[in-house]
Amino acid sequence: MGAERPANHGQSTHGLRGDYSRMRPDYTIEQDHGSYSAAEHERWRRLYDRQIGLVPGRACAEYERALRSLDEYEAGIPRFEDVNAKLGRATGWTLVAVPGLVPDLAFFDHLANRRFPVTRWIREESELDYIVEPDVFHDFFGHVPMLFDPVFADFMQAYGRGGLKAEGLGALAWLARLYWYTVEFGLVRTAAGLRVYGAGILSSPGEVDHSLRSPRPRRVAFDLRRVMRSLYRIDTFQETYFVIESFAQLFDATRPDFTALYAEMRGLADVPADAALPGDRLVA
Ligand code: HBI
Ligand code: FE
Repeated sequence: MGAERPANHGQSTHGLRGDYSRMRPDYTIEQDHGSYSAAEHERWRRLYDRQIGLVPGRACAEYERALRSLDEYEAGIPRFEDVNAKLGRATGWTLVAVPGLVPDLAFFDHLANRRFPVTRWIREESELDYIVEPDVFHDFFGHVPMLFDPVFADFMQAYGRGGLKAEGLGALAWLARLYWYTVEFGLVRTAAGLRVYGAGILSSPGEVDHSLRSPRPRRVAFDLRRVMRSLYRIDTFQETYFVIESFAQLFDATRPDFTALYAEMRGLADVPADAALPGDRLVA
């Protein structure tokens, strides 16, 4: 099985996939659940069955608990509006169908309003182990369970609000790295050891064990400035993972006004994805 490449966000080198012809001004579309083919539902089930085996002892407890509460969706692509009843009760979030990647501003606005954009299309058979852009499996299996955790759900909304402000300050690149190294590829330290909460890892057949067990990547204690300076890879497993102590720590990191932070960041050089800095506190 080839290396699963992480779904990248917005840097795809080819035209966007998906049907953007019938989208609303906020980039949402009807999920049109009835139009998925039996083959697509069956492909979903194979992706789900393969990935769920990697969850025990690797995904954080908050993710695993929520995923177990969604096990009715193992058999086929979920109907987002069915999930919304349960998700709304849990954290007030709503899943909205989108044709694929949407512009940063639209994406941030959805998050700021506790709406999570879920790509409608599912990858092709030939992409089972490798996919360039987020599909419904990455978005749903990777991201949705974490939206059931109240603290993480609040962080995601705070991130969206921050994104809307960052747009005006020309600071999107730094914020995109924060998203990448937490929401997509974040690790959390627990009493039982390191666990995964990042969606790009959780939806990847190869990166779950790589992120937790491989001796190659560096595992560095989360530091906001260090994360914002760090370039990232979009076509291989990550070379650095950042480790938080709790979701509260992540949420607290978004509390200060970032304007001063961005001014400070302008004076700091970006660092390569595999950099080792003197101030790095390595996490075993
Ligand atoms: N659009 N549908 C979708 N899903 C994403 O995860 C997404 C996006 N647009 C932009 C984006 N992510 C990234 O730029 C984030 O870092 C903001
Ligand atoms: Fe994602």
